[in-house]
Amino acid sequence: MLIKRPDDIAASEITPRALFEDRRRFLLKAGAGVIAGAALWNGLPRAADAAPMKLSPLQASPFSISEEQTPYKAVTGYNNYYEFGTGKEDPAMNAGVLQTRPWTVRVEGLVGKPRTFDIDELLKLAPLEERIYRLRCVEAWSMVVPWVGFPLAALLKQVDPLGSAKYVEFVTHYDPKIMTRRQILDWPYTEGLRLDEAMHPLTILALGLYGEVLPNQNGAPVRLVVPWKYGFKSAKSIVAIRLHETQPATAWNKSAPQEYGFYSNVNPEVDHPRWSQATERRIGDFRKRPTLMFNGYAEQVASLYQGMDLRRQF
Ligand SMILES: Nc1nc2c(c(=O)[nH]1)N[C@H]1C(S)=C(S)[C@@H](COP(=O)(O)O)O[C@H]1N2
Ligand SMILES: [Mo]
Repeated sequence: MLIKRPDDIAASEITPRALFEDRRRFLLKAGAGVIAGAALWNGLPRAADAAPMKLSPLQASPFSISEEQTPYKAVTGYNNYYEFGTGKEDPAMNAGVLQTRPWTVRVEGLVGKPRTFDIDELLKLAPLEERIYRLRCVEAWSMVVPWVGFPLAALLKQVDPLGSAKYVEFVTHYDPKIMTRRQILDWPYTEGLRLDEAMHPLTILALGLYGEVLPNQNGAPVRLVVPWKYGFKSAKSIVAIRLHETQPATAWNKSAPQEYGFYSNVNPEVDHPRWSQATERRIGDFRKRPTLMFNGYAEQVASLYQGMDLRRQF
């Protein structure tokens, strides 16, 4: 993102060798008559220290897509969590030190019933769903991830948003003792949504992926997932959710407002100032594919932006 030089961007589009190998294994297994899908990857070894913490029961969601899921190893081993380093393998290597229990999330600001939720309360707040979503990173790679979570609206309803609340800010954990990359962004990493975006049924709080609790590098113990926006809107390791009357500042917008707008809707027609957003590389694929308007969720979300000039309000 901001700190990427052009040569780094090119590098980010080259799928690492390990992922090609996974892809080949996938194709071999699929060819050998195994039904293609998530189950294939559930048998693969996890990181040695990761206890198998299954989340259940899980409801299926009508919002899930049926595209081939990105292997667990890639979803958890090739990603961004800049507090733990800017390399795509850094989060998996460095985020293990994050203590995800005890953990609380304060919900405050313009609400009738401000409340602090313990992570165990969040796990029981609403029926857990599996949501298989595309995730499109602003760096032009994408994944398909089977998240486990529930609609953010279920949480917001519990705190009674006031009529004056128009925006929601997400504040993430920051501990300079373990998150040593101080200069990249103005920590803590914060993000924001308009209240109607936050209440949209596609917007979820995720507590897991591939049927298990979130690995630290993917934003444990609780992170946002907003599938029609660039990946950076999906803030990881959330500690506070604040309702505001006015648009909150966001970490990437503060650091490079000309590159990262508040809305950050996936839009193949609006280029990033330093690269095109027209295509993307699905992790594990060789070829690029066209990027879809609103990341393929236009039918569900386009109406939220009626009358807006999406080139100006990017
Ligand atoms: N706190 C925090 N949240 C973050 C980030 C980050 O650096 N710090 N990176 C974002 C970016 S750029 C992307 S693409 C997604 C990646 O989510 P994933 O690792 O689950 O694929 O997380 C987002 N959330
Ligand atoms: Mo990203």
